[in-house]
Amino acid sequence: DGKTDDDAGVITRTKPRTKRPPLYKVLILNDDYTPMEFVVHVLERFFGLSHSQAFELMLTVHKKGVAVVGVFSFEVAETKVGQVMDFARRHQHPLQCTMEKE
Ligand code: NFA
Repeated sequence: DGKTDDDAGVITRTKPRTKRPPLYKVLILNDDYTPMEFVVHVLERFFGLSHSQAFELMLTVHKKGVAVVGVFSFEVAETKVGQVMDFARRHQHPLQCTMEKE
């Protein structure tokens, strides 16, 4: 199954494989204090959503507790999480943003 061994017993992979990088979900968590408009602004600014898309997604987080706001490479996901956490902290809001492997 995609492995052959040569005269010396060396096992080599023969099946052509395109290896895609793993993807990471970026999540926003609900809390009781961050203003709704601030979350909408975050989603527009850092995730490129339209105002109506951002408003809808903010409401999903507000109602369900958490939502995936995007799926990215590790590096991009890490950057987005950092940007959101930094922006929230600078505005003294407790908004939480995390990432998890898909
Ligand atoms: N629950 C917050 C409020 O009622 C709004 C909010 C939404 C916060 C999504 C965090 C994430 N002000």
